[in-house]
Amino acid sequence: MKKELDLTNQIKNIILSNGFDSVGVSEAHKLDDEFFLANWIQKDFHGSMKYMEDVEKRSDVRKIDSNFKSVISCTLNYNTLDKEKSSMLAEKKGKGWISRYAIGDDYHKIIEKKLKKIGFLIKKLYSETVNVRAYVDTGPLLERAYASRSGLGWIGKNSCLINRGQGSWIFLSNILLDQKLKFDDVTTKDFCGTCTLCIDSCPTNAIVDNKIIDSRKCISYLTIENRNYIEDALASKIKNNIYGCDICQEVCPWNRKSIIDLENGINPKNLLIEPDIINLISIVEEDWETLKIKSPLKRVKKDGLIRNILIVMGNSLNKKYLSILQKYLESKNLIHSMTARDSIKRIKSHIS
Ligand code: B12
Ligand code: SF4
Ligand code: SF4
Repeated sequence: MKKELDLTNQIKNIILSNGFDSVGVSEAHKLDDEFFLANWIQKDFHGSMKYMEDVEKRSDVRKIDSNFKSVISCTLNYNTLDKEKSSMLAEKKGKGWISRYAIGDDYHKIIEKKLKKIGFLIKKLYSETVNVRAYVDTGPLLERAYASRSGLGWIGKNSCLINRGQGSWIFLSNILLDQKLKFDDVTTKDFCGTCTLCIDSCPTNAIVDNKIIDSRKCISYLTIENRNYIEDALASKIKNNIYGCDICQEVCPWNRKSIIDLENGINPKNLLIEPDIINLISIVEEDWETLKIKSPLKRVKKDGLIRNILIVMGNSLNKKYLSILQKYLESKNLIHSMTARDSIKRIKSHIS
C-alpha cells in the first residue's frame, strides 16, 4: 500500500513538473456515463462524427486493453488571452474570432510530446516492464468523464469539465497504466448551481439540455468538423466565429479568474487573435501552406476556412465585404458560391 502511494506521488510529481496544471487518478472501470453517451449517439447528436459510436470502448478503458488498472487524468491550461479579448468584444469591433485553443500551435503535438516523455519516466520508475498508453483527444475514451472521476472538476451545463481553480480553458489528457495506483476517485461537486448563462448565450441553442450538446447545431462542430454547405438559417447565427466557438465558456463565471499562461507552449499568433477578416482571407488564399504549419486550423482545410470566413463576412452585415463575396459567387467551388450568395443576401437585406 505504501509502495502504491509512493509511486502514485512520484508519477503525479513527474506530470506536474512536465507542464501540466493538475493530475488525478481513478480506477480503470466502466463509467456510468455509458448511458449518456449511448443516448447522445441514439439521438444523432454526434452528426457525422461516426468514430463516437463505439460506446462500449469509449466508456471502459479496459476494452482498449483488459490489463489497464489505472487512469491518470491531466489538465493543461490553454488560456493565453486577457479579459479584454473575447469573441463578443471582437464582434463589436467588427473583427472575427478564432477559438483561443486554436490561435497558436496544435495542442495535440504539444501535449503528445509531453506525454511521451512522461510515459518514458513512468516506465523507468518500475523495475518490471509496464504498459503505459496516453491519449489527448486521439483515443476512444470519454476524457471529461474520466477526468471528473479523478477529482479534476465537474461537468458544467455547457458539458465542459470545469476545475474550481483553473476554470474550463483546459485541455484534458489521460494516461492508462497496467499497474494499480492510489485512486483519488472523488467525483467533484457540481458548482453550476442555478446558473444557466451558457445555455442562454448559445447563439444556435446547441445546449439542448443540462450537459447535452447537439453537435449538429454547435458552431464548433459546424466550423471545424463539418465540411459541407451550412444552411443559411444556421450560418446566420454563427456570428463572427471563424473557427470553433468559445461563447459558452466566455460567459461562464468560473472562467473569470482564469490564469493567463504564456508558457504552455501554445505560442499564440497575433494574426489569429481578433483577426481582421479581409487580411485573414487574403492570407488563407495566398499563403495557406505557411499558415497551416503546426496550426490546428488545418483540420478544416483551406476550403473549409474560406467557407467560414465568407459566412462571417455575411454576419457582419457590412457592405465593405460585398466585392470579395461577389468574387466567390463566381467560384467553381459550389459550397463557396452558395455561401457567398447567402452572405450577400444577408448584407443587402440589411442595407435596404
Ligand atoms: C466530439 C468532441 C467535440 C464535439 C462534441 C462536443 C460535446 N459536448 O460532446 C464538438 C465538435 C461540438 C466539440 C466542441 C468543443 N470541444 Co471537443 N471534444 C470532443 C471529443 C473528441 C469527444 C467528446 C464526446 O465524447 N462527446 C460525447 C458526449 C456525450 O460526451 P462528453 O462531452 O464527454 O459528456 C459527458 C458528460 O456530459 C457526462 N455526464 C456526466 N454527468 C452527466 C449528467 C447528465 C444529466 C448528462 C446528460 C451527462 C452527464 O456524460 C457524457 C459522456 O461521458 C473530446 C475528447 C474526448 N476523447 O473525450 C473533445 C473535448 C471534449 N473537446 C474539448 C474542447 C476544448 C472543445 C471546445 C471548447 C473547442 C472550441 N472552442 O470550439 C468545444 C466546446 C463545445 C462544448 N460546449 O462542448 C476538450 C474539453 C476540455 C474541457 N475542459 O472540457 C476535449 C476533452 C478535448 C481535450 N482533449 O481537451 N468537441
Ligand atoms: S461552443 Fe458555441 S455553439 Fe457550441 S454549445 Fe457552446 S456556445 Fe453553443
Ligand atoms: S455558465 Fe453557469 S451553468 Fe454554464 S457551465 Fe458555467 S457555471 Fe455552469
